[in-house]
Amino acid sequence: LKRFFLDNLFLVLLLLGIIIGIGMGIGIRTNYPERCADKRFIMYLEFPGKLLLRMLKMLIIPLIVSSLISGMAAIPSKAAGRLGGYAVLYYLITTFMAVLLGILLVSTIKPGNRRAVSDDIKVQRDKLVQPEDAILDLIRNSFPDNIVGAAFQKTQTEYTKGLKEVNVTNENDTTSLVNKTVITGFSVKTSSGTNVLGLVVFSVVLGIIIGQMGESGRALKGFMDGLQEAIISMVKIIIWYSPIGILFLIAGRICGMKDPAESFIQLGWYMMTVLLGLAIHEFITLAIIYFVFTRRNPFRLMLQMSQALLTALGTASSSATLPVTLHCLEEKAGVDRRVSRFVLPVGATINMDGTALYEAVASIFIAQVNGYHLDAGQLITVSLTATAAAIGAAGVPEAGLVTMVIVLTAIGLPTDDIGLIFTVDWLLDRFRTQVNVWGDSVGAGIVEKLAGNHLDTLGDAIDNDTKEK
Ligand code: DAS
Repeated sequence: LKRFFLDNLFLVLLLLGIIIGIGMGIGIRTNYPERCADKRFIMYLEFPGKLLLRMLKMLIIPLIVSSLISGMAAIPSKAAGRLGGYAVLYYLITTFMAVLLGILLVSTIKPGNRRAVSDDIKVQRDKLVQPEDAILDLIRNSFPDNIVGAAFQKTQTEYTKGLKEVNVTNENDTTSLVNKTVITGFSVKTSSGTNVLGLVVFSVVLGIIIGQMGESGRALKGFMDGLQEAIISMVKIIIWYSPIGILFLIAGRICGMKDPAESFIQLGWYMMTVLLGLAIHEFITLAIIYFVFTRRNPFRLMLQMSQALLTALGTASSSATLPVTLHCLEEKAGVDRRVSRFVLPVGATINMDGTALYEAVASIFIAQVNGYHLDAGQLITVSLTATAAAIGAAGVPEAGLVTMVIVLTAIGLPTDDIGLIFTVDWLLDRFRTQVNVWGDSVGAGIVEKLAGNHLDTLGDAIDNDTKEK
């Protein structure tokens, strides 16, 4: 009951923050329009919101490192390797598919391009980036030469440009000499910025190794589990502050908005893109995967899980829903409890398809709103860091927004527009949480089917494993 009260108190505060923020923004915009042009006033107005963004960025590194190491180390030791192996394979494949679906949808619907992006706000990305260099940077950054340095620097190919006179034939067939910007040279430099990809690769590899070390890795695994728990507690504290931060971010955003009507249309398209992606992933991708592996009717499972899916909608927290998910899976769907007890707790923390899809859509939407053109390397970075961010996200309300800062930082995008999407995140969070819970339920059903006749031989090993945990 206390948890239920707190979750709803948070929801009320969040909604209050959003409504007051919108009201304040519109109020200042209509009554003191000159204030909106005053950069210093906007800075003061947004200040509490900028503090929220700074707190979220402060946690990027500890959250990635601890949650990925702890999550990967949770892959069971050799005893139940087969079962755990199936589960983690399922988690990674479905999460990555959700991200790809998100990237596909946001790149075709283009919710952020609704506004005719006039040049003054179009951020002219350096068009000279060569795709192959973007890929090489991606691979270099995946193997940082200094793991501590990865916290504040990354490798970037930079170009020296020059002007060159070239013949250009224009439409009425007259050739003329014009100056064209060409690349005259390039160099691979270390530039400032968190190398998220490097931290992700290092953490995943270290986590898997720790998980397989057995006894000698137990202390380290315990330390990482504890660190992750502590960081998530910090995330929860920041999330309690977020209604205040959101209030001022939204007020400042509305004040400084060039054309609110257009931004409103963009938000509508953005929400439609996210909800469409979540629906496709939930009712098609996961339903097909479930049917292919179990030959059972996915919609029957959905009915059996309905209480958990509704709880997820209500609480926007897959951790809070976990007891209900276990109850529905075991009592209604009849999944063997040795599988559900084993698969679900790990799934609820590292398998978040809804969040992964959302991270991809939201970050590329922000790129579009800022007139950024993401090159191939950045899209690959989005797909890898959105997957990692979803693994790192906790099963608490607004976790997906906290970890989105990771994706934006990874591709060098500004985080100011988070204020814009905060206005609708309290709603989208509920639907992506539902997809997270549905993904865990489908996973448990599939793993039980795959474990099948191994289950009895594995059964006691699992019980021992679980008891030790
Ligand atoms: N609310 C998170 C969860 O509980 C999902 C998210 O924030 O993305 O799964």
